[in-house]
Order: sequence, then structure tokens, then C-alpha cells
Amino acid sequence: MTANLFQTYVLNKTLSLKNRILMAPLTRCVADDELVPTQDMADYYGRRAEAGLIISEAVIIRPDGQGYPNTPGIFTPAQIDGWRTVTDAVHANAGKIFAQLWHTGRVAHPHFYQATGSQDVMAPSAVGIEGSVPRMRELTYQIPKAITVEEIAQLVSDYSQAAANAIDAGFDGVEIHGANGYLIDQFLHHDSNRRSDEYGQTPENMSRFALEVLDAIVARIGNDRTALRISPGAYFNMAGDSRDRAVFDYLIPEIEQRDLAFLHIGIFDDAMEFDYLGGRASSYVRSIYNKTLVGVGSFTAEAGSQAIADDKFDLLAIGRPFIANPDYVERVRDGKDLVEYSDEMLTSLV
Ligand code: FNR
Ligand code: 8K6
Repeated sequence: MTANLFQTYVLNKTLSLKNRILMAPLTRCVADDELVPTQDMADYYGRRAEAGLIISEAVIIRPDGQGYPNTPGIFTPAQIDGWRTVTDAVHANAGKIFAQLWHTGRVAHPHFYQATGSQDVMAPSAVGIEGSVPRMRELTYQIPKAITVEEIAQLVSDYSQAAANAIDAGFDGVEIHGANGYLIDQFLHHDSNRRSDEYGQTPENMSRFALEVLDAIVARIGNDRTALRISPGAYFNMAGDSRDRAVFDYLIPEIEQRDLAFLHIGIFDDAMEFDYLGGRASSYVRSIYNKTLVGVGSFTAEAGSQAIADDKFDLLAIGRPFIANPDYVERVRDGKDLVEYSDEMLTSLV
């Protein structure tokens, strides 16, 4: 009972998907030391081209956006060339792939960009997170620097350059990573945004950075090739605040007006409920957003198919099961058993 997942889906006049299953963005930390994608990564993505659309692992837009080891970049010519190998492998197998554009903001660590000489961690406000980089426990998170308006303008420009680089590298489009407690999301929540200037305090001001990035990218590569991921419900690197609701009540209709390829929820388990959203993040977004919505978060194919049938969202993104099953789409289509995901699988690219 998953037939609806195998319907084609027209995103817009530029892009249409051969099925409704997306590969969710999955950080794998296996780029080379210059943050260039490798041939192994090209093979890994090429094996998953049966997905209606692959969203790449998050890709950093500039050195100080890095918060984990060996996450790929898209700001040097070698990185762009490396990605071209990946997009060629996907296209050779008749797939489509978007790049997920990432800056980790206060979740960055200068250890990863010491070669630039910068010790600064960039964020809306000087409010840090507890803890340390996963699997690198000696790297404790720092108190970030509250960035200036000039630095914000530079970031917007760097995002749009990264989007242009992604198109140059052969990607079919980009998904802006505005979710999961990273830089863009840090502007959208009161926990991390304590600014008193035109980027803080009110819903309109707190949405300003996200919309500036969005508008700069749309101007550069077009709305048909631009998508966005958001986390209205704070659950990762972020504390929730009931005042955040008003920010998303303002932001989401603004996003809808931009007529993007799609809007994607950032969450690990769609069943999570948030008091200030009145329930699930996906239900909240669906109630105020009338365009293509991507659901995700601990779904089986059957449950995702049912959620689409129930009009809870339009497209289903699958994360961990795609790590365990490169042929996830074929297995679901043919009714074959899936290999169960386990965290140990993160150490190799199957
Ligand atoms: C993720 N997720 C994630 N999200 C994102 O926006 N960018 C990323 O780079 C990553 N990286 C990542 C790595 C790993 C190892 C995991 C497990 C998850 C979140 C992911 O896209 C998805 O939302 C969740 O995994 C929930 O979907 P599943 O796995 O339950 O289908
Ligand atoms: C070195 C690992 C790189 C990690 C990239 C970011 C995504 C990591 C996801 C790992 C799983 C974490 C699950 C957290 C769920 C929080 C729910 C409260």
C-alpha cells in the first residue's frame, strides 16, 4: 500500500520528480581534508538515483560555517569540481539532486577553520550552546560573537554565491538549510536571537535574515530551483520558546509568496509535538502553508504513504533507511524487506 509514492510529481515548470520519495540530507563527514567530495561519495549518491530527488548532505558555504569534521564545502574551485563528479553520477542514473547549503553559526568550531586565522564563531547573539563536537569531546563549544550588520550582508552574499556555485557544479537546485538549530534557524528562535536591531525582537525582524538569504538566492538561481528547510519546533541545538510561534506565523506566509520548489520540515521524528505549535510541526506548517510540503522524521514507507493520502504533506523524505538501503526505492516498490539502520553504519558509505 505505497502506490502513491510512485506517482510522478510536478514541482513547477522547471522540475518534475519521477516519484514522491526524497533522500533526506544526511551528513556523513567523509569529504577529503580540503572538504572536496570524493569518488566514493559520487558512487554513494549515484547508487541512490532512484529517489525522486536526492538532497545532498549539508554543504558548508564558507570556512567558518564548519562544525563537524570533513563536511564538504562549495566555496573553492576544487570543491565545485568534486561536486560535479557527484551530480554527473546521479544524472547518469537518471536522478536529480539538490545541494543543501549550510552554515552552522554557533555550532561551528574554530578547530575546523584554524587555517583561516579566524577564532570567531558567528551567530546572531553571544549565546552559546552546551557541550562539545560529537565524537571530538575535547572541542567544547564556544561563546559566539554577535555578528554585525556588515557581517550579515557578507553572509547573505556568500549564501547566494554558494547557490551559484551549486548550479555551476551541476545541481538541479538548492535547499537552504534553515533548520536544526544552525545559523539561519538561530535568527528564528528567541533562545539564540537576543538582538535589539533590525534583525531581532519582532517576528518581522527575526525573519529578516532568512528572507534576505532566500531572496538573494532566488534572484541568483530562480525560485523554481530554490527550496528551504525549517524547524518551527526547536529540538536540536536549541531551546523552544512560546514566542517563537509568532515568528513562524509571520515567516511561513512570506515563504509561500516566494513560490519555492518546496518547503521541508527539519525534524527527526514527526510524531514530536510542540505546545507552542499546537501539535506536530508538520501539522502546524500544513495549516498555514498551501504549497508543496515535504514531510520527514521516522517514517516507514507505509506510514509516509498514508500521511500523503491523508493530505498531511505532499512528498516524503527518508533519511536513516536510505543510509542502510542504497536501493531503498526499489525495495519498497518490489515489496522487499529493508536492511534495518543502525548507528554503526555511519562509519562507512554503502
Ligand atoms: C541527519 N539529518 C540532517 N538534516 C539536515 O538538514 N542536514 C544534514 O546534513 C543532516 N544530517 C544528518 C545526519 C545523520 C547521520 C542523521 C541520522 C540525520 C536529519 C535528516 O535529514 C532527517 O530529518 C532525520 O534523519 C529524520 O528522518 P529519518 O532518518 O527518520 O527518515
Ligand atoms: C559527526 C556527526 C555529524 C552529525 C551531523 C548533524 C546531524 C547529526 C545527527 C545524529 C543523530 C542525532 C540525533 C539527535 C536527535 C535530537 C532529538 C532531541
